[in-house]
Amino acid sequence: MKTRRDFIKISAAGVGAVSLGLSSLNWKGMSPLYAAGGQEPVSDEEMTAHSTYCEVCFWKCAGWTYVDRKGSIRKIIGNDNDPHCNGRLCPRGTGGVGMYNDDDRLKTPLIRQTVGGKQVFRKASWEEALDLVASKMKAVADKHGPEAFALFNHGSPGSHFKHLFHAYGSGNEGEPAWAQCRGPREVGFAATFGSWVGSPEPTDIRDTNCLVLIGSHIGENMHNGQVQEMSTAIDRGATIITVDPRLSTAASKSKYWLPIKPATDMALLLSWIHVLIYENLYDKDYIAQYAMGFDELKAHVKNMTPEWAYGITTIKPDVIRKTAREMANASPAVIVHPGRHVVWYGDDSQRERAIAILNALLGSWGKRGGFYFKESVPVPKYPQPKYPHHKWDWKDNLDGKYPLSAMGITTELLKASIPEFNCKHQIKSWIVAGTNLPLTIPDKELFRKAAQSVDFIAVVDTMPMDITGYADVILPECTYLERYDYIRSSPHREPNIALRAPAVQPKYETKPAWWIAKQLGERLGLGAYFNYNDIEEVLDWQLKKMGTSLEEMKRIGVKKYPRKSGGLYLQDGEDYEFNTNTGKIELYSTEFEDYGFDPLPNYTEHPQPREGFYRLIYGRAPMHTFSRTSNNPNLWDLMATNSVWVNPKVADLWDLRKGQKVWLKNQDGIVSDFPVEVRITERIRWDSVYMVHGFGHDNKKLSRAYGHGASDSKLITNVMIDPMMGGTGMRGNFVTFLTENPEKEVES
Ligand SMILES: Nc1nc2c(c(=O)[nH]1)N[C@H]1C(S)=C(S)[C@@H](COP(=O)(O)OP(=O)(O)OC[C@H]3O[C@@H](n4cnc5c(=O)[nH]c(N)nc54)[C@H](O)[C@@H]3O)O[C@H]1N2
Ligand SMILES: Nc1nc2c(c(=O)[nH]1)N[C@H]1C(S)=C(S)[C@@H](COP(=O)(O)OP(=O)(O)OC[C@H]3O[C@@H](n4cnc5c(=O)[nH]c(N)nc54)[C@H](O)[C@@H]3O)O[C@H]1N2
Ligand code: SF4
Ligand SMILES: [Mo]
Repeated sequence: MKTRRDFIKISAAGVGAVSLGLSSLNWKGMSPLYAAGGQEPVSDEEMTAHSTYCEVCFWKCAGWTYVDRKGSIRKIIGNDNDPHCNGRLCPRGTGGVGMYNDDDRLKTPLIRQTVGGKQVFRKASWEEALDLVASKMKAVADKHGPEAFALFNHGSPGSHFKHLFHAYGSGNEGEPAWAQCRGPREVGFAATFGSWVGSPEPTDIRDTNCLVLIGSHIGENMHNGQVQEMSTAIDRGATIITVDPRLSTAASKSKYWLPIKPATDMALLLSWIHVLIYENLYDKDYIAQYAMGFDELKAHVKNMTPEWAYGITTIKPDVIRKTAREMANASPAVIVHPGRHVVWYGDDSQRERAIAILNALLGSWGKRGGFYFKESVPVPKYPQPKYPHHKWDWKDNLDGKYPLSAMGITTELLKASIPEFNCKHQIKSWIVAGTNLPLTIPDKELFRKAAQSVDFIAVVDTMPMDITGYADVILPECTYLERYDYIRSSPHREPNIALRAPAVQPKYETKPAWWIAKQLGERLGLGAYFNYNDIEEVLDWQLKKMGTSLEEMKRIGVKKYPRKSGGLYLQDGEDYEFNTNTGKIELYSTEFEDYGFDPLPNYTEHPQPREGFYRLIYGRAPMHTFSRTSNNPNLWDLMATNSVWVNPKVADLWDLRKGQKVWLKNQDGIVSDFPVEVRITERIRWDSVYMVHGFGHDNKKLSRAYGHGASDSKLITNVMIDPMMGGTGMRGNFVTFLTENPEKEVES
């Protein structure tokens, strides 16, 4: 079916794939001189170093961009004083300069137009492109109210556009970091300890004696500081327990690998709680002083024995007991890691509650080697008028559904964009800044329908990513190495701030997000909210109020502040009031009960694959971040495609060979756009297949990444929604193999 907004395919030569599977906890020895290419080496003294923080993932490590006398970026290295990275960037951060060097970058503003019945993008000036976006924003505000304009965002550009949207009068913003990522964990931990986990997670891994990872694959997920601390902990002899249906890098470094049957973690967690309570292994003083609801919890898990859990999880009872005792032995220097991407099976807030309860029983929250109390410094607000009141936002469309969602739910904003859903309030237009929605949001059909329903879409990106094919106007942002952004103030053991300053001028006709937002704001008559000529003025004003200056921060990059909120840990017997309804750690959640949800977590059985199908699970590779790096020349060089991990038994059954290309078809008949290589390995259970997320791009303008590998997102059509906060559980999808080319025409 032709629609008013065809996905625009622009032809470009495809490039052959080279596959290099790399996974290691250690990236020492990676060439720090990615950027040098064939250039003559230069010494550090011949270069200037510019402060930055990395935008390749949310961890935002602070570093230095080195520029030679000719103005070429030669390398990016970590800032020694930065607690996020301790002077070492991960391979992606080191390779971040590939974002700057990528010839496929967006270079000028582009406007969609129809020529001879065919839709194409034509180059436009900034003036024309900004006038057009501002006129659309004005028209929507006049006709429907500013609330009908929605913002989808992620990362640094988002903060500038959120400011614009609040000034304009819309609170309809959503980012995938909530309902596609960590939302349930914040809900589960807030209900228990009265505090979000937040980023970076306040896990005291360097001092822990036991680290339990529930499908959190640190090492492949390159949470830089955590990976470093985990190496230290392993060297010190800490016990690592990894629960994962796949032998992840972390599992391979673990004393115990529990290859759990997917979708059954809740039963394991409840049986661990059972063992801690019924074997009297829990921290009695801590529970007596800080917690409420213990008796209810004890009664609740009475029958949730390891034998019960064995039948569900396939983990043997003696392994469950032994691992529970290991945790108790290490208590309170033990961490049951909350994970980060936790939208799995729809009961995710409850699974996170079970993880929080385990930590409470082990007395690890607020204890050395457990979770420390984080602290950040507030960044003063630059003087500006109050934001106008918006008349409605995404919450008003929910009729009380997902009451514990604290941030906009992307999928609900998509539904509100489609008239057939009959939402009380309709979304008419979007700005998308820094998120590649077609590969990020599950249920691609929902996304596609929404994109076709709205009147107008502006996309702010650095690359011709899949999302740009849906845009009416494309605004090219310069990369993080070419711009300022807001100050990074992050919660950590020591409060600290970091500065991102441009190392080089923006290439081509690209511009920073702060400038784009300001230009739009001025065109909308909102100049009072952008009352400065340059963001340098804002930063310098803020930094001076924080006892430093832009000039000093350019020299030091990172500044640390003394703590004001008290110690890192609870002292023995210290009085402490938790930010919950009762002021206690709530083993029994009064908040969940008030909203009509189970106050204690329960095991729910989830569907298992039918014969011939395998559960599709996915994760990260250390060389890539989602879909954003798959075209990065440096990182593409290290890993050019994903593969599908298949257990040898299954390979035998299907007669699959190593390296063979297959298409994957899911339970709803959806077939991957491109074939994917088979990797035969004992490291995955027979009932599941695994792939790295972020591949299978369908925009031909990505000359390296186009057509390489399969997109897990395309195959995720069954979404299991968390009733508490709207998280989109994505692991209830099953795939089978097609060994012949289905001769399916590649469409969007
Ligand atoms: N199927 C599946 N879906 C997932 C996940 C999964 O594992 N599998 N993971 C989920 C998780 S945990 C998360 S957090 C989300 C992440 O979701 P996204 O943030 O949407 O992920 P990316 O694919 O990295 O898309 C980032 C986009 O921002 C652009 N970009 C990068 N740098 C800049 C910049 O400086 N300025 C601008 N303007 N744009 C920039 C990139 O080119 C790209 O288009 O995805 C979620 N969705
Ligand atoms: N290199 C790199 N690092 C990243 C990112 C990246 O894109 N690249 N993204 C960052 C972001 S935003 C996030 S949110 C985090 C995500 O990092 P995590 O929170 O660690 O990620 P998940 O995707 O939940 O976990 C994937 C693991 O879960 C396992 N798994 C699958 N199903 C089950 C199950 O039913 N039970 C159990 N126990 N395990 C299961 C998979 O085999 C895989 O090893 O990574 C961050 N770090
Ligand atoms: S962990 Fe790696 S990609 Fe993420 S911010 Fe740090 S250096 Fe950049
Ligand atoms: Mo995430």
